[in-house]
Parts: sequence; structure tokens; C-alpha cells
Amino acid sequence: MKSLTFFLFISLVISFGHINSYAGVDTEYTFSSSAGTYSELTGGTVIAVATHTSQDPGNLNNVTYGPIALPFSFKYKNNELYTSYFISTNGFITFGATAPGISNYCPVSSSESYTGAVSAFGLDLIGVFGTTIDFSGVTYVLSDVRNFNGVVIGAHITAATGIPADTYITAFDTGAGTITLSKPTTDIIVNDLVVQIASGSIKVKTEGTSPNRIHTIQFKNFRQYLIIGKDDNFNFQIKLFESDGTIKVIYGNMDKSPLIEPSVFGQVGLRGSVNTDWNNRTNTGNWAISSAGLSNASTSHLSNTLLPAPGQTYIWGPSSTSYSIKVIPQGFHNNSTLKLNMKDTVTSYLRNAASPYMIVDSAKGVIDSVTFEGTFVFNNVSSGNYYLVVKHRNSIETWSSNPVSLFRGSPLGYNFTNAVAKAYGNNLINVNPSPVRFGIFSGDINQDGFIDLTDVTIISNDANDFLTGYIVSDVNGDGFADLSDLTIAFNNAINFVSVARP
Ligand SMILES: [Ca+2]
Ligand SMILES: [Ca+2]
Ligand SMILES: [Ca+2]
Repeated sequence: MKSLTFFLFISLVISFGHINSYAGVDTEYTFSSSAGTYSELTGGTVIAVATHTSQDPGNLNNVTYGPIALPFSFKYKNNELYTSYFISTNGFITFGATAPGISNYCPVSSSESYTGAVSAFGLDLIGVFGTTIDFSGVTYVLSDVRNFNGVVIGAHITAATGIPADTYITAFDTGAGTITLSKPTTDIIVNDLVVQIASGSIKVKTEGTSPNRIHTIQFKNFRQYLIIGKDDNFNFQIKLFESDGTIKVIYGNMDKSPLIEPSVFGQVGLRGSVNTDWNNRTNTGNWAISSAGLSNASTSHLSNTLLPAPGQTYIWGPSSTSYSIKVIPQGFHNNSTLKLNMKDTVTSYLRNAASPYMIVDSAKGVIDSVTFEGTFVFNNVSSGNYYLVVKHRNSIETWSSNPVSLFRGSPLGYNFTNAVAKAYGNNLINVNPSPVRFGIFSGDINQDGFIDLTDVTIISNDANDFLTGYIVSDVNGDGFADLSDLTIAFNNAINFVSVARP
């Protein structure tokens, strides 16, 4: 039978599992969310600090920074590895050689040519904080400060009237509700005057040790950009996980003033190499129970009554890939019942399509005795092309004829039983004439890639000892080691059956 397979040149175009595009909501990531804790970075690298309320780029309005080096290769969508990224002050980061435009406020739906984006809150933002205050006449002290969330000692402070140029905050007292200035106010009386405080910053930090490092990008004291200041205060972090490519967005203090523009809609989510590849979130009444966006332009709603709680965490984790594989261990196939004599465990490996064909993931599955099918869940593999390999305890390791196209998160199937050409080198044996079925060669007892005298000897010894049960020498799966097992291995041995692989 083996020699027959050498001369069977069946030209089959196996279009199995082929994915033509990555369009639409991607399946590469599985979204989850949790109520977590927001931990502001201590230390780290300062990328930008606001220095002035109204001068670009000192107010962190529409600025991009980068490329910023990553301390590890970050595995992102479409199996891309990135070693650097860009930060936009409009609430997001991008991957790829091309920086985002400075007035990009819609990073998920934008058609700009960066090759990936992670948006925590994509909106026209600015690194300036606003609040309302009172003062009366010439004084260093502002009173009735409405909100202290973005009040920082040393920050530049301005207002439409009453505060001289180049004034900075020298102290503040949340209990008394006051801010102390470096210069006195002019001799007027104001109530609920909006002041602008340049306290925004962007910091990055890598924590942990290889291969489990986490790189965090932190936006502090941002708000919605409006000519008229307001006391919004946005704080959030984007976290990139080295180990498996997980992405987290964690929200810190998020205040939204009910005044002036009480509702805003920001883009939250991922974009791939093009804007038809997206995975975003939207909400209607609660940030803790968001739902998948309906288009790449879907947004998350923020208002003074609709805010993420501090610590609210959005997680995009790499999806597992479920593979349904059909395979028949030759000896197990019973030509009378047309079933396998027993169900059995098979291990499957995904190997790189190019030499040296490294193993990238493995999974175990149980092959059903009636359907010949088992489910194999791969947790680590990225989208790409791989050889699919099956190994069974006493059969020859068998490779798919060609690399299979795998898209992380999309269930796939492969059938080693319906055509001899499904295996690399046509390395299958016809186990049933009608319906035509092929099996993987049985008899590699010691799993060295050859069926030979060594294997036959093991079976012979076990048969002499009348061994029974779940034993590797039981080639036909009937629970005994005997002459019928030996015969199968012997026939394959005289045909020099061995692993066929690229
Ligand atoms: Ca802006
Ligand atoms: Ca062997
Ligand atoms: Ca047996």
C-alpha cells in the first residue's frame, strides 16, 4: 500500500481554511472588561509635560511623539511584531512606520496609513485642566476652586481676565478650596471664572521581567479640547503585554463637566493595518457593560453621568483558535463496524511554514471513534500559515500536505481521512474501500519516526507477555498486544514507512 502512495500523484488544490481578507470586526481578540484598580505610574519616562495653557505644543494639543522604542517586540494584529510606536495627545497610540496626523481624532475609523492603533479615548483632547474659581481684588489666593483633579504645583495658569501672564501655581489646599499663585490677580471681582492649568503629561514605563513585561502609556490630566476651558479631567493608561499580546486600557479619574458640552463621544478600541479591520466598543448607559461597535466609527459616550469608574479595565486578549481535525489511526479502523475500535488522544502541532519548521503551538484532542474528529484548541498561535501535524501514540507522525492558513479566533477544520493528498508526501494509507477513507500509518511504537524491526520487536515481546490495557503496542486499539498488532506494524515495516515532512 505504501508503494502505491508513492505513485499516486493526485493533484488536489486544497483551499482549506483559506482566508482572503481581514475585513470587519476581527476575531483575533476576545474582549472582556473588569472593575480594576488604577495605579498611577511612579517613575518611568516622561514623554511630554504641558508647559503652557495656550501655546502649541506646550499645551499638548494635537501633538504626536515617536517613534518610541518598545523594550520588547509587541505582537499585534495580523501577526505583526512591533518594536516602536507613536503617541497622539488625542488619546491613542499607533504602530507602523507612519505617524498619525496631528489632527486625527478618530484613530479607529481613520484611513491614515499607520498599520495599527490602540485608542483609549480618541477625541480632540488637550493636556490642560480647567476649573472655576473666585477671587476678589488683588490677591495671590483663588478661592472656591470647583475641582482639584488637575491642579498641580508648578503648572502654568491663565484665565480670560485677572491673572497676569506667566503665572504659576505655587500651592493649593483642597480642604480650604484654594489655589495660591506666583503673581497677584488684578483688582477685579470674579465669580465662577474658568481658569486653565497646564498640568497634562504623558509618561511611559516598562514593568516586569522578560518574557512577561508590561509597557504602559499613561495620559494624565487631559480634557476635551474646547476654546472655552472646562473642568473635565481625563486620566487613562494603555498597557501592552509582552507575553501574549494582550492589550488593556485602564481608566483613572474621569470627570466630565455638565457645563458647555456635557456629552462627548470618543473612539475606544483597536484598528489593524486598514480601517476595515477593527475591534471597538460602544456604550449606551454604562461603561462597565459596553458592547462591540457596529462600525469602525462607533464611539463610547462620556458625560457627567456616564463615566467609567476609576479602575474600569477594557481587555483585548488574543483569541484561541479551535481546530477540528479528522484523523484515523490505521490500525484502529474496524472494517466491519466502520468505526474506530476505541477513541484515542492525538496531539497536534502547528509548525512554521518555513524551514526549520519550528513548533509554534500544540494542543491535545480526543478523536471520536465514530466521527474520527477531535477538537484542538490552540492558545498561543498568531494568525498565519502553518503546517498542521498530528501525532498519535503508535502511529507515524503525519504533516498536512501544505501549510494551512489560520486566522486567530476563527474555528477551522482539517480532514486527513478523505484524500491521500491531504498528507505531506501522500503519507496516508487507504483503510477502507467504501466510503474511501485514509488513515495515518500505524506501528511506530517507539515514536522515532520509522516503522521498523524495533517496533515489531516491542509488539512481539508484549504479545509474548500477554500485555493488555492502554499499551503502546496495541496497534489496533482492542486492548491486547497480539499477532494482529504485530501484523500491521510488520507490513508497514517491510514497506519502510517513515515520517514524510518538508
Ligand atoms: Ca487635541
Ligand atoms: Ca519506530
Ligand atoms: Ca491489539
